[in-house]
Amino acid sequence: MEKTIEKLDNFNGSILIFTHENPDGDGIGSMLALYKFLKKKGKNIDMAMKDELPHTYDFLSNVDKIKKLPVDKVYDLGILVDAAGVFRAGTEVKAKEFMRIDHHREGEKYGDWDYVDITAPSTTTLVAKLLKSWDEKLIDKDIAESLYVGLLTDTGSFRHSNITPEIFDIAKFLVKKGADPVYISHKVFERNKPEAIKLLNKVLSTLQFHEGGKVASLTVRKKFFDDTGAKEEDTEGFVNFARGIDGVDIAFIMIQKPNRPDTWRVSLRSKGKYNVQEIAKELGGGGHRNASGCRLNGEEDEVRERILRVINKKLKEEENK
Ligand SMILES: [Mn+2]
Repeated sequence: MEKTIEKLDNFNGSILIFTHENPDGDGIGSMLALYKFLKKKGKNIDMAMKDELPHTYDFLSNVDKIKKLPVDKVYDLGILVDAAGVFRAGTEVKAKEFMRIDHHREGEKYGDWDYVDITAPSTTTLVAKLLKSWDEKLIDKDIAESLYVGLLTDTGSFRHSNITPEIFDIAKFLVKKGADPVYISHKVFERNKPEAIKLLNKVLSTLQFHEGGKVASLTVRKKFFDDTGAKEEDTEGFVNFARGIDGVDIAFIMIQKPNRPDTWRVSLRSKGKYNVQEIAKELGGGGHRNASGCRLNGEEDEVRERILRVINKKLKEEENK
């Protein structure tokens, strides 16, 4: 972290902060917090991502300044937040050198100025620590709010197994700096669009149990998007309905890409000791122990079978441990 601060403090060139495609609260929160802080430090800063901003995060300050990737300009430094490698941006990012601030396992390394800690429950906790030790007084309400959003969403509202006592110290720090937990929870979780709930209604009807009820799956077909007018980002969090079922240890959702129907985006979730990162890795993806993902091509049933085969293998390995 010291090297990260040193690098940024002495850097006078143009900087682009960016995050992964299908951006989440952690990627967006990290990006916005760094943007505002580095602006205050007088840096030449832009931020960008490939996809639309999910409306859940539209209340955060400076979201109107987020550019759309790809950007023509070649930046002197690209800061990748909340992703294992620049490839996760989902499109080209032009910069002379890169820096990575992240908590994903097995990612790319760009320099000794990278700040990667796979034990951190969110990238925003890393950004919070970084900004706090760099210049604490510059952390204002807007910055604290952005950081709190990433902490809240990546820990599943402080419910996932990535929670440590230290997390509550960081949460406390952010609340003291002006982040309002009630207001933020309302903005993030209680503004569902009617079409998103109509989509959820269809998706819940696809619920299937496997492995004697230990595994549950949901499916989002392209047709559901066409019928309801909902968008891909409206599926955020749907997988948790499957994960939340009593007796289910592993859950997954398969989302048919509306613009590329032969591609399925798969999100895997687990409870406790069950490691979906290993499952995702075997399917060509990655992530964390309790939350991972991958992309697969093919017909719906065949894709589901492929996922189930890997899950079956991992469950057997787990039993034999
Ligand atoms: Mn994250």
